[in-house]
Amino acid sequence: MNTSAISVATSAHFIALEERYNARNYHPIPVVLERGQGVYVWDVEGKQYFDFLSAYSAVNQGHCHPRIVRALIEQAQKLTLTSRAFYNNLLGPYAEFITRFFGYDRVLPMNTGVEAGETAVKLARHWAYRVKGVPENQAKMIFVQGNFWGRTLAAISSSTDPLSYRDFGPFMPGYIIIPYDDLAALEEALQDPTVAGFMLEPIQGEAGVVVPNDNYLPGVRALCTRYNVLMIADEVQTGLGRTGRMLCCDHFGVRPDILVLGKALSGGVLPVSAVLSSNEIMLTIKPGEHGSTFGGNPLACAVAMEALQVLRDERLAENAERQGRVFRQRMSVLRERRPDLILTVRGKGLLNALVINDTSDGQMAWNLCLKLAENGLLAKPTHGNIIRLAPPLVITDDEMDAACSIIESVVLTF
Ligand code: IF1
Repeated sequence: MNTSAISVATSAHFIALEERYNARNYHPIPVVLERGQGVYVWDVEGKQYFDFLSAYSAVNQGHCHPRIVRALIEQAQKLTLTSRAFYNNLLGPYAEFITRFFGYDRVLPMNTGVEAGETAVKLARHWAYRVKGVPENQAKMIFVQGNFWGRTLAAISSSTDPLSYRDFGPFMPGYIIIPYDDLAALEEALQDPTVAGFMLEPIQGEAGVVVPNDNYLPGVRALCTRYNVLMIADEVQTGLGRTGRMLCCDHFGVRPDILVLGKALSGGVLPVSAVLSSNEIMLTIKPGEHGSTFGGNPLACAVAMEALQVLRDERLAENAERQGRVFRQRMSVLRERRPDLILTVRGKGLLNALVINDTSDGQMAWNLCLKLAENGLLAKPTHGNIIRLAPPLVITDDEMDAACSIIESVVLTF
């Protein structure tokens, strides 16, 4: 089919193609997107939507940010990939830039969030054997109930969601799973001297924007320090301005031993992730012990430096803080008008969720999202009745006002 014909093909045409030829590992909202800019996306029929999912927080800087796209195009015309078999002129400057940006000694560059999570677990195990002195192959990792850090076998081995792990066993050994936001449970698990690290999301995204008590992260930091266990913060979704600070841990003055970043590290233009840590921890990995074909490629380095600079130059964390307060205020008033439908409004910065009083196993939340789409706003439920609402951090006052009006009109007539 030539491109002109494709551009006039209907949404139904593209949905049918995916249905026929693509794996069915998702159940998308029936909207076929063709273009994105800032907080907006357009479908193939030209209908405009507010994107309130932000590609699961990968486009914090807004869709197709001009500075990030320009960095992509300019580098793509010079050098995209060398592999780490050789040096290149971007990785060193990028490594210096990102370590100074976040205040760590070193970075290990990867591509997807789950690769960064796996790298963090491998670093913790290396450190446990080579620094802490845990006997070989006995290192334990602690995770929390409701965690989500990706789809690899190591990641789903820590999952408590059957949809993530069912029929994918056998699973990774050496994992301890404890309740989230429970310092007593953590201290009990830390009595095991073979524990290498504790990896957690500062706010649980996939679990439905679960915000822990204010004393939790500081408590985790203190306990991990006391018991000589690495605190690993998975900020793949909560990081890079999303919750109103550059890192979610910054709200609590907590500095993890290992920091895991992804998603918006590239502004959504290609997969870029990173693990940041100290010399002591990072240098436990020796040449040849870990790697990735694309990890640290020049294109990713150029894009990531610009994506981080955009966050800072446009003060996007500050905007997320302010717009998030506006959003939760509007939604709290809406909840008072429809307490039968909205149980809870929760979140931090521009990572928020509406918990729906869904007595139909998620069908109500799904239908609500279909109605929102009809009215020009895209969102999708997680875990059945929780609608995550997370626009790009570039959203303006007028755009937030218009988006809230859409949500209000849909909810009040639902
Ligand atoms: C899906 C949501 C899910 C993540 C955190 C690591 C990763 C993710 C905190 C892995 C990825 C994505 C994956 C995508 C849907 C989305 C997601 F929470 F963001 F909505 F699933 F939970 N740590 N989250 O959230 O990063 O390897 O994907 O680059 O798998 O359905 P990745």
